[in-house]
Formats: sequence, C-alpha cells, structure tokens
Amino acid sequence: MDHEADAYRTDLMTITRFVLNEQSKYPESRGDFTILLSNIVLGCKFVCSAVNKGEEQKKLDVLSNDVFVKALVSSGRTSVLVSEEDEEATFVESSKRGKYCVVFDPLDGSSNIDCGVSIGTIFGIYTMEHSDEPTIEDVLKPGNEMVAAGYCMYGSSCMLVLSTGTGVHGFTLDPSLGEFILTHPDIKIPNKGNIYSVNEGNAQNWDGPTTKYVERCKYPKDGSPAKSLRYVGSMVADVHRTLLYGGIFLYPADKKSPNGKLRVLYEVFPMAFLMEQAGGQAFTGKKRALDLVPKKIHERSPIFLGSYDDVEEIKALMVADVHRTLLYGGIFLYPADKKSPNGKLRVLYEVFPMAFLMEQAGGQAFTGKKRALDLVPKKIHERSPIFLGSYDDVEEIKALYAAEENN
Ligand code: AFP
Repeated sequence: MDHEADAYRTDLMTITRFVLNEQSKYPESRGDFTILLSNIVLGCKFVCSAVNKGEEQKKLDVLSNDVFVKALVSSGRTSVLVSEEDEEATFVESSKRGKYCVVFDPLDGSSNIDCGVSIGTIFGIYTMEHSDEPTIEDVLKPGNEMVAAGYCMYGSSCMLVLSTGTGVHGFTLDPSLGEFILTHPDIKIPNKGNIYSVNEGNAQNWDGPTTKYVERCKYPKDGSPAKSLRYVGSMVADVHRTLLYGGIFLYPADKKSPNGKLRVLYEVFPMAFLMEQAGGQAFTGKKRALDLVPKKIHERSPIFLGSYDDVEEIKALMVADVHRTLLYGGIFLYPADKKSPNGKLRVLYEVFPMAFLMEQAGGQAFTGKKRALDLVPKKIHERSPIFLGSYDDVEEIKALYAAEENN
C-alpha cells in the first residue's frame, strides 16, 4: 500500500480550509474574506450544476447573474458589485454592506453553451479603503489594486482557479463531496510556450505589430518550431490552457474595434492578475495591463497575456516602430489631424520617454510647435502630436512648420 499517496488523498484541502490557513497568517483578519469567498464558491457550484443540466443560454445568463448578485449581497461583505450582465453597478443597501467590491462576469463565453464548450465565471475583488458612502470610484481602480482574482471553469470538470496575491492555486470540484479540493497548488506558467490563441478571422483589421507577431508564430525566424494555434473563443478555456501549457492569448485592437473586445474590469484584470501571479505577463499593447485605470465600468482593452517570454516578444514589436527609427534613422510621426488635434500619443509615458531617447541618441523630437521635451503637461494622460527621429529629418519638418507660420 502506498501510505504516502493515501495520506495525500485523505488530507482534503478544501478551498475554505485553504483560505482559512492563508488568513491565519494575518492576526488582524476577521474572516470576512473567507465568508465572501464561500459565497462566490456557492455561485460557482450553482452555475456548474445548471450548466450540467443543459439549461439554455439565455436562461443560464440571467440565472447565473441573479445567483451571484444575491449571494454577494447576502454575504454582508460587499458594497459595490459590477457584473457584465448589468449596465449599472449595484450599490449594496447600507444594512448589508461590507468592505469588499466585486467585479465579475457570471457566465463568460456563454455563446458557446449550446455546443457544450467550456465556459466560466471570472471575478476580481477590491477592498474599500474608507467607510464613507460607496461610489463608482471604488471599482474604477487599476487592476494592481485587486486583492484577489479568479475564475471557475465549467468543462469536463469544474475547476476554480484563485489567487489572493500569493501565487495561483487550482481547486477541482468533487461532485460527491460538493467541495472544491486543492488539486493544482502553486501553478506556474512555463516561461515560453508553443501555442498561440487568437481569433484570426479579424486578421485583416490588425495593426502592423500584431500581424507581424502572428506571422512569426507561424513562420519563426530563429529556427524554433512554429507555434500551434488553439482558439476556443471562450476566454476562461483559452486562458486556462495558456496558464497550464504556456504560450500566448491575445485579443488585440483592430481597425473596427480600437479597444479590442474584452472588458477591463472583469475579463482583462482578473486574468492579468492570475498571469502575473503565475510568473507570466499581461500587456495591453501599450503598457502593463494591471496599470490601466478604467474610466467606465464596462471599458474594453486590447490584451496580450501568457508566458513571460512570449509576451516579451510582442512588447518588443510594439515598441519596434520607434526602435527602428532609433537604429536606422528616418522619422516617426504621429501628427495632429482634424479629428484628433492633439494626435494620439500620450505626453507623459509615450512622447517624453521616446523624445528623451531620441535626443540622447543625437536625434530630435518636435511636436509641430516646439521641442517635445519642453512641453509642460497639464493632465497626466494629455496627448501631443509628435515627429521624432534623425536630426536632419526632423529639421526638415520643423522648417515646413516654420514656413507655414510665416505665410
Ligand atoms: P461571449 O460571452 O459572447 O461568448 O463572448 C466571449 C468573450 O467575451 C470571451 O470569453 C472570448 O475570449 C471572446 O469573447 C471571443 O470573442 P470572438 O468571438 O470575437 O473571438
């Protein structure tokens, strides 16, 4: 008899026991998070059972949302809820309020239900830092302020993947016990993978770096084998596979959808949080995904997430437009136009760093009116037109602007 294996099998680490263990490391904690989580778990068990019964999509969408909202409100531990299903945020009545805010998609990928493909619930949790009346600002916060995030996948088995900021842990529902048991402790994503996951049907509308990246996945230049394409079209399933096998999942911007499709609060942030906790990365095409500050609860963002090295590659391609100018000379411009009189690029974290590099490399950076580095931004996300690159090339454009001014 294998006593060691038996000892492991009989030492059932339920999700509640796991979270209580974590909580015992913080003597000041009063069990609020455990209570909140047990209500999320209840919602997941309900949805799992409803999916297994084969309920139709529309009914399941509504049912799942109702169950989660009611479970979260009755936990007495929440103040603001944002659900993909509800246009407006829910503000919990004062007698039932608690210190947490939960953002969630009760049934993500639900257009796949009727053909039996894996779907899931995604959630992220913030804490309120004040005891005043809750406002929408309590959830319009960057993902790096989340205290926990996770998803539950309803597939061949029902699995809940959770991070409270100390790694990523996977729990599988044992239907006979009705409990989620720890089956995948401390999940780490491989540093590089051999799968890419994207809706290639949108390829004709992608930008240059995205097109180039996907081309490289298929025709690698460094002699490595081509990546395999896997795309379910259900984020939880695609991200779960990426987490376990490595590789990259992307839903990029395209000409028709400049912000991509996926929602910041309850798709991008929770998955980005899990990826980083598992040793991977999540990038929007411009910056670390968790550093986004959403302005609206249903805001969207492009997303590239997965293995550290794979995301590093797309990051490099995204900055390559400017990098090429730096290495080979020439000019990079994102000018003003009638629709965008300030261009598109942001002064503080796009124009300034690139202008600084250009000048240090002997080039110039010009806004169309003045030296870019002499701008004094009035707002943190202010935009400016920009022309940067080789000294003489920028000199030429400066001369054209000066001539126009003199006319
Ligand atoms: P549905 O909930 O409408 O099925 O959308 C699923 C989803 O939000 C996400 O789970 C997928 O990753 C993504 O959309 C798939 O989008 P495309 O169908 O455009 O590929």
